[in-house]
Amino acid sequence: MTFGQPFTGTDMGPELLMQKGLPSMLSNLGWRVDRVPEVLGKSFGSSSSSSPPPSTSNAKNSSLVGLGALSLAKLCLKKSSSGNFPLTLGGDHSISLGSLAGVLRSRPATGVIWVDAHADLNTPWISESGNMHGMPVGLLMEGMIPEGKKVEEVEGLEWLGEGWEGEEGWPAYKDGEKPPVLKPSSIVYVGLRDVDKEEREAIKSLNIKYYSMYDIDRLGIGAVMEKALEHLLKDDPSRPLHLSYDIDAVDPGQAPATGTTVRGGLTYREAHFVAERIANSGNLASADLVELNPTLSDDVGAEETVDLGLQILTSMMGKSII
Ligand code: 6HN
Ligand code: MN
Ligand code: MN
Repeated sequence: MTFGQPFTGTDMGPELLMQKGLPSMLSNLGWRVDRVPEVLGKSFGSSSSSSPPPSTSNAKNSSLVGLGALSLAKLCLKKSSSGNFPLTLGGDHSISLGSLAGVLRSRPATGVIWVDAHADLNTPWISESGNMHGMPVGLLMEGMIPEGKKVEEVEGLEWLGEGWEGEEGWPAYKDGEKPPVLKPSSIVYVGLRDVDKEEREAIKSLNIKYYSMYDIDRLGIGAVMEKALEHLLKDDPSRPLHLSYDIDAVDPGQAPATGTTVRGGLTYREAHFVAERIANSGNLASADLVELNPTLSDDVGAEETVDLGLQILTSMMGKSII
């Protein structure tokens, strides 16, 4: 998926991670890997021949982004319902609307750790850019849709409305079931350093837990991760966790090949530690790695970013130093 942001090339991440041996690395860690190739296919990527239909709201390419997210939501619903670990490789961060909706539908108690320079808490009604990779949290978060508006009125997001009629793989909401939603207390941000004005106000008014780069500098990454896990697990120690890891959380010195770099990010070791500590909790049940774009840096930078992506993935899936 590239349509959640303006740059081509963001769809190349998964193939590079595969070429560099991700499946065998995961097998070596003891996982049985069931690869589902190209969930979204060419029509959602840089090589798409047709241009997307014009947007009807301040959510650019929403019909394609929404359709892609629905495809992924179906797959993550199916995989998580049968007790599997959906590991999603992106693609831009708009895909997490799909992976998160899918796991929330089968495991509504899921707690989320959002590792990112950005809060991705925008909605079409407050976004300054209209880019949907800045909206996956906002579109699912309770309390983010303005009075009188409905998420399902955004073209492509009909499947998130109560009146959805249902289709193969994503049934209608009935018998009291509500569309998937994330409570403000069910997410923790790690690594924030570029937050829009409206997002900042929402974080404060909804009392969303966050550990920005300031907090990481002040407390150290060790204490930050203890506090983040404590926040999500204090009432239910066996709660499933979803980790959404945007590679732009990492400092551009280590991860230059991504679309929205912001200086002053996680160090190489901090980037690993976040994943290692979450893996160590034993609660991680689904995850995303997004926003690798090898075309946005030189060859060395692209290689380093993809390698770091592999290290983060194997760390979150249980690789330990010793
Ligand atoms: N990401 N807050 C900015 C926006 O356009 O809404 C940046 C979003 C970046 C999104 O990195 O996944
Ligand atoms: Mn980001
Ligand atoms: Mn993001």
